[in-house]
Amino acid sequence: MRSLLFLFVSMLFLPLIVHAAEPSADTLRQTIRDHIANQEELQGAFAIVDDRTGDLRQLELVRVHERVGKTGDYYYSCTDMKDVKTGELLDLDFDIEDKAGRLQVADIRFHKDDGIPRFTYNENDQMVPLPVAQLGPTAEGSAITGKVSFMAIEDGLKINAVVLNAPPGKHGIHIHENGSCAEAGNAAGGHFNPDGVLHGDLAKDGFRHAHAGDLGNIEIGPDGKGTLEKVISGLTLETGQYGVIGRSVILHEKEDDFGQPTGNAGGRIACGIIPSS
Ligand SMILES: [Cu+2]
Repeated sequence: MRSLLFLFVSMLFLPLIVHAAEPSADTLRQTIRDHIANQEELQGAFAIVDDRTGDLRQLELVRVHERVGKTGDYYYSCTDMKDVKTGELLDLDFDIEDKAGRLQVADIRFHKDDGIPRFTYNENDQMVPLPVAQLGPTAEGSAITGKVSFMAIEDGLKINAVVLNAPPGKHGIHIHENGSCAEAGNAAGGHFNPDGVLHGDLAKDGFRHAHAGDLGNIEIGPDGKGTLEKVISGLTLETGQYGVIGRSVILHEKEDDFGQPTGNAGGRIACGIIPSS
C-alpha cells in the first residue's frame, strides 16, 4: 500500500521532475564554451569549414550570447567569434542536443559576417537565406570591400551594411537602377527612382520626397570601417515597383548632402549587385 502511494505521488510529480531536467541557460552556454575548449585542446585550435567558401577557418571565442532558446528538439545559442587570420568578427549559431541528459553540440552555422546576416529564421524556425550585395572597388588599386544584406520585415526591408578599407568620413550610399558594376560602376545607372521624384533621405522623407534608393550616408571611421543599419518601409524583395533585387548598391566618394539632383556625392568608389539571394 505504501509503495502504491509512493508510485501515485511520483506520477503526480513526474512532469515537474522532467521539467526540472531542462538545462539552464548557464548550462547551455557552458556546453558551447566546453565544446570549443575541447576542440582547442584536441586539435590545437577551433576550426570550422565555412559552408559558403569551403575554407577551413580558425576561430577564437569572444563571447557566448545571453539569449538561449529552443526550437524543435534542439536548444540554441549564438556566439561572437573572431577569425584568427582575418580579424573578422563573426556570429555563429550553435544547436545543442540533449542526449538522455548529456548535452552536446549538434550543429554550428555561420550566421553573420561583421554584423551582416547570411540568413534569417522564418516563423517555422527554418533558415531563409538573405540577398547580400558584395561590394568591390570600382578603381584598380583600391581595396574597398563591403557587404549589404537585405532582410524582409513586416512592412519593408532591414538593410545592414559594412564597408572596409574606405577613406574615413561620410560617404553617400544608394541603390542604383541597374544590376551592373561595369564601367567603373557607371553601368549601374542613376538612382533607383521608380516614382520619378526629387532626391532626399528615404528613411526620413519617404517615397514621395526621396528616391527609393536614397539610403543616405555611411560613416567610415579612422580604421577604414563603417557600418549602417536602415529600416525602410515599402521596399521589398519581391518583384515590382519597389523591388530591389537585381539592382546595385553604390558607395560614393563624398557625403550625400541631400541636395539636387543626386546629393553631390561625387564619384562611385565601390559597387555591388543585389543578388536574388
Ligand atoms: Cu548614388
